Amino acid sequence: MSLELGRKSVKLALGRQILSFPLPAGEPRPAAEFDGKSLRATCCGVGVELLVERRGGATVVRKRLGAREHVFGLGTRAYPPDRRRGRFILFNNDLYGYQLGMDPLYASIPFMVFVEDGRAFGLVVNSPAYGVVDVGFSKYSEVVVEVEDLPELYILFGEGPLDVYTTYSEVTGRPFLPPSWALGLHLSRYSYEPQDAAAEVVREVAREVPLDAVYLDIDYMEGYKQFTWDLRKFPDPAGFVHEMRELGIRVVAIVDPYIKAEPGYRPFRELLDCLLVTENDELFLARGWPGLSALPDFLNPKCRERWGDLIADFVKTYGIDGVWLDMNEPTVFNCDALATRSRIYALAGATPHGLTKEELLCKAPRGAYHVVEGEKIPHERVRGLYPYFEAEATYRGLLKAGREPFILSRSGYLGIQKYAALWTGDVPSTWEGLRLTLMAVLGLSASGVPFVGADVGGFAGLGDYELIARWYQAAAFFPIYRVHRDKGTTDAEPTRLPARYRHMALEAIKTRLRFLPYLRHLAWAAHLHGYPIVRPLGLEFPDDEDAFKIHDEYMVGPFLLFAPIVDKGAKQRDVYLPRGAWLELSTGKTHLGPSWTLSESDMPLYIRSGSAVPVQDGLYIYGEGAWTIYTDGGVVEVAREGGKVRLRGWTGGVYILGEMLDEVYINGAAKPGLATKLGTYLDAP
Ligand code: MIG
Repeated sequence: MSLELGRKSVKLALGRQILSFPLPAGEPRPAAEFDGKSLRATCCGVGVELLVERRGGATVVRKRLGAREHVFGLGTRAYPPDRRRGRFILFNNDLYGYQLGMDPLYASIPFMVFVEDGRAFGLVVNSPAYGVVDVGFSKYSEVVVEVEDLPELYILFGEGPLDVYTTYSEVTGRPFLPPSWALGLHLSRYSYEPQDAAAEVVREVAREVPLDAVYLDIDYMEGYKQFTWDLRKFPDPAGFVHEMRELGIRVVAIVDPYIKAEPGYRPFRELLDCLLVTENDELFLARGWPGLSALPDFLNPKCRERWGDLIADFVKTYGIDGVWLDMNEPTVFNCDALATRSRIYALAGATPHGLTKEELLCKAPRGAYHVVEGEKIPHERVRGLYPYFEAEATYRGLLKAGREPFILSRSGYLGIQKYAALWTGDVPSTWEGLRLTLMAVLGLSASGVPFVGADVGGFAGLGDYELIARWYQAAAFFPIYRVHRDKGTTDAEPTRLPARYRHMALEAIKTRLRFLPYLRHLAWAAHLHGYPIVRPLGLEFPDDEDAFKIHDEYMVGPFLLFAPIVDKGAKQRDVYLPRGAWLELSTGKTHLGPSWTLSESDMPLYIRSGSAVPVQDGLYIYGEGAWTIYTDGGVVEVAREGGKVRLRGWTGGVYILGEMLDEVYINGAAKPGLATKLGTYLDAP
């Protein structure tokens, strides 16, 4: 047992963990003590007390839950981003067509941010084993975390909730900066094939709207074998990728963890001495997409190295730019348990009721062992690490191939943000699924993973075209913007929607593209400071109790609030605006919050007073202040006070929103203002 202090962070190690995070050095250092039962720490105006109890190999951590305390984190969940009153299982799990309340899903991230009356701190329970987090569900005024392990506990401090994310990223690693194409529109379905048809749909969409990437799902492979191509479907893979590249479109290929157990299959041969094993040291085999398969032991550095080489070879040989890591909880097909109990509760709209351990284990490689430094460890004890080390190895492979890495991963753990973007898996294509997606994406984003997205259109089931069009709108500011559909579902590409909905989808895409410079700025801020990009309202307004209860609106960084329409037939919606002045961009009208307002806009989007937002056709300034904007070309400094604007590094036009000014002094020189619907426009200097 050891207690360590770092900058704004405390670590109490109850046992040894394979993945451990060093604390950052520097001031302020918290004060902390552990008397064997209670861990007390103070820093940054916040005091924390945790009760820690060891029960054999398991650990129970308790904390008071205040009446006005809110809890973010825990990864991908079918629950509102404020986890209060929920009970969540830590165990990565594939759950096709999940509904509100079902638990657990693909990525369990044992990190929570507690917010109470504007103050915040973070708690990490570093254990990749099975666990349960009960947030005032069984016990009204208590948070109880129970893990089948001796975890490390980290307490993370900050000057407010956002600063806690900075501390989290200093401890577990800074989010990767995606290549700029990763923020554009991505096209996917299960599966585009053959080659000609894939190229045709890409060309069709790219004629209408800028398209940045296309994904190849499992049917490109020969018999679902990783790193192979079915040459009857894709007769010229490198030619296909090259043709895409000429159109400015990147290819992202899916890679599953299944290594088909087949003599002569090269990856099987190369990974042979670092695959998961059984109790008797035989090869562990399970059913996966290619049939009877082995699973790489990503906890073994040798295996990561070889996997990295396989990835590097593959992407280099075919010119591929990104890798899509699916099934990496990992999931195997050894049982077809329908999550019955959970489904019934969910249909009744009840709070999450976890799947039984039995149900969870039968989709996991039960009975498999990892070998770490000569020691055999049952898979269940370290399951959370599987997607983490798979992503790390894949990331290194992409780097080795000279790529700017882009990985889209389904599963994850603490620290996954260094290597991958995550999406929220197989959500049903229903209106409920759309509302649920907003919660899931915001909740995942608030779990320390800034690069998040969801299948636009919904994955499972047909949906309807109005729903698909609304989905394009609702997801328009998600960091990852990818259309994806299951087999047997209708086409959701914007060009294949009926005219009315095609128009809505294309407009939504264009709106996103207009705000790309702002999204790029937020991507940099995420990379440099660990800030979430899309944020539940409570993160921006942590002393506003109502803000925590809104989960069909989101903040895009600190400056934009978006309230998408997510009801069938709706032409307007009620929007909650927290404190401050807000300007609705489609009408130019200002509103004073906190208040509710009825918006008749198709995409109700508001800018907050005190903002500078770079867009494609200029810089929006609303209110006064001083701002730093990140671009790939460097930092832009902007300040505005009355009729004076100072710009450094900005060469485009400037909009002063909400005000009609005859002239504005830009860097000291008078400029005539042009009146527009939104306010004053000033030409590029
Ligand atoms: O067993 O690769 O979540 O996006 O299209 C299903 C096929 C496997 C699940 C992923 C989904 C993907 C599908 N995959």
